[in-house]
Amino acid sequence: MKISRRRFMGGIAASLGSFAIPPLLRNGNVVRAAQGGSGDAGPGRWRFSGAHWGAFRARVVAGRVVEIKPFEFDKHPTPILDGTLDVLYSASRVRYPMVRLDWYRKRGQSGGLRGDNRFIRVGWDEALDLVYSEVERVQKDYGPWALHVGNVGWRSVGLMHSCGNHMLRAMGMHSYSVGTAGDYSTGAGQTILPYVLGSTEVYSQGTSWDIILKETQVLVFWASDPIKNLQVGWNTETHEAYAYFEQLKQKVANNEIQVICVDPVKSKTRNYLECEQQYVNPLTDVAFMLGIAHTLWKEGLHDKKFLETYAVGFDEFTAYLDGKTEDKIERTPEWAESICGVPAARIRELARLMAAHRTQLMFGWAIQRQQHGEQPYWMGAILAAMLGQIGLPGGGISFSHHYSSVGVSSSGASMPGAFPLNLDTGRTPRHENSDYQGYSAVVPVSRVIDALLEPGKEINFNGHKVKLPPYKVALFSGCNQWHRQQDRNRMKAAYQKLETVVAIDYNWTATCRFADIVLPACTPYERNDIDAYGSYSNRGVIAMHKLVDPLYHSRSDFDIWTDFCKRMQRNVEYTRNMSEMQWVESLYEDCRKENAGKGYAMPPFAEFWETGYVLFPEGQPWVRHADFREDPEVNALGTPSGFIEIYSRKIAGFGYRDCKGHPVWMEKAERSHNGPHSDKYPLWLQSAHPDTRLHSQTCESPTRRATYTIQGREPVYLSPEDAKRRGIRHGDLVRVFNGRGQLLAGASISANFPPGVVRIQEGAWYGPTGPEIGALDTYGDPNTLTLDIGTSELAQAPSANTCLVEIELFQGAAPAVTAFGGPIEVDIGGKVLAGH
Ligand SMILES: Nc1nc2c(c(=O)[nH]1)N[C@H]1C(S)=C(S)[C@@H](COP(=O)(O)OP(=O)(O)OC[C@H]3O[C@@H](n4cnc5c(=O)[nH]c(N)nc54)[C@H](O)[C@@H]3O)O[C@H]1N2
Ligand SMILES: Nc1nc2c(c(=O)[nH]1)N[C@H]1C(S)=C(S)[C@@H](COP(=O)(O)OP(=O)(O)OC[C@H]3O[C@@H](n4cnc5c(=O)[nH]c(N)nc54)[C@H](O)[C@@H]3O)O[C@H]1N2
Ligand SMILES: [Mo]
Repeated sequence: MKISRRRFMGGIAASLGSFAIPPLLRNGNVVRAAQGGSGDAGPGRWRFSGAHWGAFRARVVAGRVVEIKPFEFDKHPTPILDGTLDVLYSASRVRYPMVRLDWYRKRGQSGGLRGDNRFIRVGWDEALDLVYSEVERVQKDYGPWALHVGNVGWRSVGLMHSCGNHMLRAMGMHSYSVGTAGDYSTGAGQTILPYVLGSTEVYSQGTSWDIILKETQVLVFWASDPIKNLQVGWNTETHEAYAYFEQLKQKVANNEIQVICVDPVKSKTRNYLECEQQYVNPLTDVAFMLGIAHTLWKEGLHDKKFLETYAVGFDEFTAYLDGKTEDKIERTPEWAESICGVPAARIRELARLMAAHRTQLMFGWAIQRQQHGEQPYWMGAILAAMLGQIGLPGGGISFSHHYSSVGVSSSGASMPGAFPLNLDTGRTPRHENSDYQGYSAVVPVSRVIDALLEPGKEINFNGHKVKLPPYKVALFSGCNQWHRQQDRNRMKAAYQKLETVVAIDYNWTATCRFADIVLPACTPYERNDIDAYGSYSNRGVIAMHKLVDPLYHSRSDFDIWTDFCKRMQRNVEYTRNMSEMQWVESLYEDCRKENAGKGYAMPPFAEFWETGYVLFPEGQPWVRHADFREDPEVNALGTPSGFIEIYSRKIAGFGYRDCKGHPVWMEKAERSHNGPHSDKYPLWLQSAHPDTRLHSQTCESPTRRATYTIQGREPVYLSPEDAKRRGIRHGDLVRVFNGRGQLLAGASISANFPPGVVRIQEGAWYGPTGPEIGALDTYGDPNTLTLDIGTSELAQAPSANTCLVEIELFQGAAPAVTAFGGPIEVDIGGKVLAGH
């Protein structure tokens, strides 16, 4: 049920390994640079480490990291790396185990003041005793349905210390609990695509860039901004994909490839490539694609042979296109234009262009993080099937090329495993009670607030029913729940029902502010670890040297959970009696053995540790879905029929109101450009992934914030037209609001944004003026404003991008930003000792 991305990728690496290794390179031909490599004398010592935003060398002088520079192999390092020093040294570090004052006094009855940020400092023993007694109590008073162990998010890289694994293993030793299904990234996509293309697609390796650059004639980035989003990766990122974008840019300039970005916004990718932009009204891509499909169908441009050989259900779909439906609406380009804003003539032109050329569609993920987010992916797959190029070199469809250097071919080498998240075989939890009293043990990840507000409600979810458990205690590690989940004020109301919340982090995020017990983890730079270099390319293995000892009272997640396990006498079982370095070495040695079997020689551990890395040569270029195209019987898709399902009997059979047997255009709960509620809140708020950081990570960095904030606040990007209409100038402080919430942000006027479209990057730290519902957010977290509904009864995934707002000039004295700098430390009497 809890399949981590790492495990997905492990599977991919293993299955590719057998044929992706070029025979030439089989015998011990491992690239390894000379030792040291920093080429810099200077004081102190250079050490090696990595992050989601790249591998780096760090200069450590007298126990302090003073300089960070990118690993020489990384030819396209990101400015996010400049925030790494502040990860260690920012004022927002969690320094000590802290307990919320009101909870300390009143325990379970203290929900109302959650968020007032008043905490008292305690020692580690007391803090862990409190956590342990709470998880004991919840099992005795209620049972497993009452404990929610939060889904792990973008925890730091490092396979030994991967903090989610530590929490899951230790908690699994203790008791059963409520877990989650799906993720915030691709919840709708990963649910719909197995019905349509037979696999989740979103985390799959894609056709190699070498092949795309050679074969593709028309390349469409549909709601995708790879130049922005490839700055980070799930494992330590190599940034190798950028080299291909340099070539692509050249080919665009030479008119060798026609690139079109379908996006309401002129994206960073569009501006980098200087390619065409195709504007579309937000949230209306399905109508747009239906118009294209209608043209292909009416003009006979669809690939009949492909559809007959590789797909099922085209007839049901054309009946919908033709208007042989109850509503009698034919999905003509003119019909599409009235919704999506793209002129009918242009829709026809695009259909003809795509049909006449080798066309590769590349979808990003934001387009499925909206109400009915399943539909654009299904519709995209149908478009690709009609074009008949799926499985051809440089043609077809992909849902992952903007992510973690997908498209850089896999080396074929194996990557190290991780600290185990599961119990060792044959063991059981200390509390063996697995009676959930009729509640579901697993909740769709973004529905965890519904569970508190609508206890016991039965919802549909991907063909079955989920009964929402009104859990009482929640535990979070390696995620920032109060960044990623939608609708802060709704969360505040829901959290009043919780008896106890525990957060483990190195950063005093809003998740800590709204917790009761906060445990200080150390950062990845205060422990020894090992990581895969390249999430899909499997370029190598890197050492993550401990740069400095854990600051303040912080400890590694491994040490924290070992200590927790001592309280049930299972610490030896937990650690398998191995220390941190023994784990790191054994993960390396297992990997070394596996690769030796494949013909990749890796140096002994000590040599690797000294050098800092091992690199593997590039693998063979590869075409996604080529095997299916070659033989659809032998290499049948994982769909019920084995073919591409344009119509899904299975989904139709569920009888859902918002996900039918084939994709359809459905109006949204709220939508700009004359859609519902646009009279009251005329601006579409998209909360795209930040160009300037990884979600909420490095938002704590003053060095980084200085490069992008306005008046110390997160920017809201808006068009010159919208700004002018509201008397707003660049650099003004503005209030962004709707019926759900309000925030302060700095106006950044940009011609990249069309009228009616505004952006606040996700991950901005939530800093309310107080704990009360409706309080103004002083920094600019877009989830103060977003809508918290499931995409549909199928995926129940987040719909963050279905959101309307209004903006006005902020007048009066602006409240100080409260997001950063940690808790207000008080004594047991409530007297303020430190903090803001
Ligand atoms: N409005 C809106 N909301 C969104 C999105 C959107 O597009 N719009 N996107 C969604 C998506 S796709 C995602 S993936 C989520 C991301 O949501 P998250 O994964 O929750 O985001 P991060 O900010 O990366 O949070 C990771 C947290 O883990 C902590 N951490 C890092 N390393 C360690 C460690 O070693 N130990 C411990 N204990 N903690 C550690 C970090 O300090 C940080 O607080 O956000 C979702 N939310
Ligand atoms: N720098 C950086 N890179 C990241 C991350 C990060 O935090 N920072 N996070 C990583 C993670 S966890 C994830 S899940 C991915 C997220 O990857 P995505 O979800 O694909 O990324 P976004 O930047 O949110 O959106 C991509 C584009 O979609 C467009 N878009 C939004 N809605 C619509 C629509 O209705 N129609 C059309 N046509 N276009 C639309 C936006 O304008 C934007 O240009 O990024 C990864 N990469
Ligand atoms: Mo994500």
